[in-house]
Amino acid sequence: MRVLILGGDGYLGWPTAMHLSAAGHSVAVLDNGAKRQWERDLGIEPLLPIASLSERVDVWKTLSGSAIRIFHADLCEYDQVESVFREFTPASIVHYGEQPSAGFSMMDHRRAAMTQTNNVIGTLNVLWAMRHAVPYAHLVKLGTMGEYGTPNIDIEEGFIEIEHKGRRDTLTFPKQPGSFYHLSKAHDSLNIHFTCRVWQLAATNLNQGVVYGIDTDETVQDPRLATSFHYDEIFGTVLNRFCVEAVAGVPLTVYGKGLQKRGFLNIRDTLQCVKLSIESPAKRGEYRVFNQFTEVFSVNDLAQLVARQSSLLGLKTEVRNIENPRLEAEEHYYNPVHSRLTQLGLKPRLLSDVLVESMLKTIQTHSARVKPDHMLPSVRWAGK
Ligand code: USQ
Repeated sequence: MRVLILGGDGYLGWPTAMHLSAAGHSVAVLDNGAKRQWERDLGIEPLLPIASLSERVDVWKTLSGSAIRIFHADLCEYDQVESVFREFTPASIVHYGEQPSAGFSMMDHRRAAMTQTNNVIGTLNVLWAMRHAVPYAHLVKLGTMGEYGTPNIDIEEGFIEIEHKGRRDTLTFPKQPGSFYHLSKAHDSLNIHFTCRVWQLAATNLNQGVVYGIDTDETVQDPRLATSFHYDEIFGTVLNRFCVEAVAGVPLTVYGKGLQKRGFLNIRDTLQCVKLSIESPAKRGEYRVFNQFTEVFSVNDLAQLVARQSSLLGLKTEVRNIENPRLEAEEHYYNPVHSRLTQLGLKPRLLSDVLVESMLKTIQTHSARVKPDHMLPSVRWAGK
């Protein structure tokens, strides 16, 4: 199948490109290099050195024999998007091409506006370009579990059946996003759902939890295929950060009480979920929502797991509860449904001591690149 990956240079986009290429799909990546520019602007770098996109593609061709085509284009430039879609004619479009960080979107007005413009207009352009150039393609869009927030009821997969004043309907599950980034994803979802109804587009929205992990079957084949694993407060996710903090010998930064619960998944399972979604596509006019995570943990659960594993490696790890820079519930009910990807065949790789130990060991081999002053949070959700 011809698969176009938007944001194909990122933490998830690049490993997905290789994974689908290895599975025999004809893959192209579209990227405008924005994420690398945001990193440069903020003075942060991924833990592992990252090759240029063209070098990554060359190395992959040499190792696998399969070509991945590159399109340098900006999703916010409509003509560029439509012209790539017409030229490549994808059957599936996997959309990771967004600003991915809640913290980045809360830094200042400029970055909040940039996040929403980039994400919402970029996705709107994708939808219009699908309508005009590839109306039969299937869109697989990376959404987020953070669209739902943490309501005091079970979270369903996209929709909820409601009885109100004696009448029943199945409606979009209520959204209570917790940052301007998460809000941008909620806006995207409404636009995608609308265009499936009015233009009969086919879409799957993957409401993904928090991803962890460094390696995939493809990245481990050559250091130049590594993905951009972050540990800084802006682009680093919590378990990845805790592992790097443990190796750096700085306290694990548990925000607030640490009783916040989230859905988590291994980066390898992200690839599995995207592959399952494209290989069993939505029908024309269908809008599917899958909750994409494999396990629920509290932040404290993860800190204790990392502390335990790092002590076995001889590291002295302190877990420290620091003032929460975010406004979020720290004690709450959390029971999201996540059965649709399992029904499609997802075989989860659950978080185990073995994985944390191997992450810690990989991080140790790159510990000279860790900048401990990038750990403490500085972006505040409220106040001055
Ligand atoms: N947290 C800590 N200490 C840290 C970092 C985070 O306690 O050093 C806590 C946060 O307060 C939060 C939880 O860990 O309660 C998760 O935070 P995170 O930074 O790992 O993840 P988040 O900001 O929610 O965003 C990440 C991805 C985003 C994706 C989202 C899925 O960056 O792209 O959409 O996970 S979800 O969280 O389900 O919305």
